[in-house]
Amino acid sequence: MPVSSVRPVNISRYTRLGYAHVGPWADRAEVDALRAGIDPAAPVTANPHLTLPAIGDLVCSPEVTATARAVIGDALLIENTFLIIKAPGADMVVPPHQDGTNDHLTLDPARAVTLWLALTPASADAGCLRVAPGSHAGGYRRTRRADTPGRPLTIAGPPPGVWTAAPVEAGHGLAMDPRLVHFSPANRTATPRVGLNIRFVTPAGAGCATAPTPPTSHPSRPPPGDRTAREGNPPCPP
Ligand SMILES: O=C(O)CCC(=O)C(=O)O
Repeated sequence: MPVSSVRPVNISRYTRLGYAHVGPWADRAEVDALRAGIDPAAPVTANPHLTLPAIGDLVCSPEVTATARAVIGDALLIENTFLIIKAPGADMVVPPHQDGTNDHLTLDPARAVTLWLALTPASADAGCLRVAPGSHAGGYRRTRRADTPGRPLTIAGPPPGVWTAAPVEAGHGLAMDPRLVHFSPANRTATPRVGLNIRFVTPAGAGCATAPTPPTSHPSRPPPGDRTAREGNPPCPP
């Protein structure tokens, strides 16, 4: 798909609400080809960009990286990717959480962005993401382990506001501030729902703080083309 077809990120919406619809990054044939390599029996696959060449190509494609660059600037690293397959009938719920904080690190919201790509239609019935618009402005929250299988990390307090469904067509996606609180319910349709989460950071974007950060207003963006010290993973190709 030509990069010129990719809708520019609505930065003012992203800054105000903490998320924006983005894409398309792949047309129907490309999405079908991407899904073809995926193990349908694995509900979660960690870092598929390292093991599935088509996913690796997609994550580093001009379509996807142009979206990430529009939000955090030119120098990009892939911090993490994962695939989620919500099988029909499986009670797979991802509890409310923020992508930018876990047991290991806290991402600088001005230097990190999540891109979530639908590899099948993600309707409300299929378990599309539910987001709490504006919740990023409250900063990182305290976390706890959920009492569900796998004990995933979830926010410790009450829900941060009103949940809004963010349906996404296959091949399209969402850009999310790493502090945006979101969850996804089970898939109630008859077909699997497949989503790819990609977290991009600039080379200075991954911190080691684990304490919640105080609320901030809008993140200050690094200047476009910020090329601070490069360590760790190689950068994405320009
Ligand atoms: O794919 C899903 O349903 C969950 C995705 C999610 O919460 C995330 O990508 O952070």
